[in-house]
Amino acid sequence: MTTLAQWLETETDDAALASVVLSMAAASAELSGVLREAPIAGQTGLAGHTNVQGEAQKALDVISNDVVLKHLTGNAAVAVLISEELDEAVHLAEGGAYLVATDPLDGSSNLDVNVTVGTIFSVLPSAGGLLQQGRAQAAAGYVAYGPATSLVIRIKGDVSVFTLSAAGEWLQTVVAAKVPEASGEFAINTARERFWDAATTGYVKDSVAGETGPAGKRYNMRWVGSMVADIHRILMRGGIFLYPLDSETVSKGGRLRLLYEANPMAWLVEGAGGLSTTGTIGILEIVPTGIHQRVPVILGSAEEVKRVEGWYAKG
Ligand code: P6P
Repeated sequence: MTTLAQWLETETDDAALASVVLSMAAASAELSGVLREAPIAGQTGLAGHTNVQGEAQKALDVISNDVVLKHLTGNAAVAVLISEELDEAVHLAEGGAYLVATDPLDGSSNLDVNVTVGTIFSVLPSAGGLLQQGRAQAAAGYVAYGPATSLVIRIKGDVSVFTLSAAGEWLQTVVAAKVPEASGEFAINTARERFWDAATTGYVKDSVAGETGPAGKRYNMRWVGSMVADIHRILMRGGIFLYPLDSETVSKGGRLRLLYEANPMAWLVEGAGGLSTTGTIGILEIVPTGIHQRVPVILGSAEEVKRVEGWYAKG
């Protein structure tokens, strides 16, 4: 089986970019071991303070950020680190060609119940500054810490999946992931229905109507509450993920963060043939206004995303 290092040799001639991906993979491999034994070490509890998002930080949020920072600090190609867990951007290697934006441990509220969590990362040319459109990404990926530890990565071409072996090697298990154009599965937190806008309400109502509704087919609903888990399912078998702007999140611009959640996931989903939108604009087109900016996130199977966009177009 092809290793991640072998794949990088054929996927890019940019040794600096390849080294950034390898550093994130090494950090994730280390984190995989930490997470596997976290309950034994009693590390799934809260760290006792909050991050810039005002969210209670779990001990492992802080530990995960430290592990990523350690692996990137040693890499001369990384000029800047932006992290969900750090209020400000951290300047690393002077003259480094790339900037990394990361959510070191996404979905950490699931740690206490042993549900899949992940590390999400976006790689951008440092020359473009901190606030670049997602379209400018040089690479993006995530690692899902689930039954298997899977690294999903895209540079400019196809989306590949690597699985961490017991020997600590990343072995290619999917060559080119494809999001099926059609799907009968949607992912949304339906407990927020009372906050939804008309477009979200209309799309979900049409979907729940099933065979007798406008979509003319049966839908199923899945919501893990861990973005990496929900997006991995969509990348592997199709579906649509919705965290739309709603009356409760509108004041903050949305729930999920643009630089290290929405952009990397949009890069991956679009690289696998899916679509991504806020409802009205493609996620990768957004010009960021801040490193922790939040945005609405709708992405997945093209047919379903277009159905949602149709609802937004009705106004
Ligand atoms: P809710 C996890 O906290 C996260 O940032 C994403 O991983 C996940 O998709 C979302 O929030 C879940 O949000 O409102 O359903 O708890």
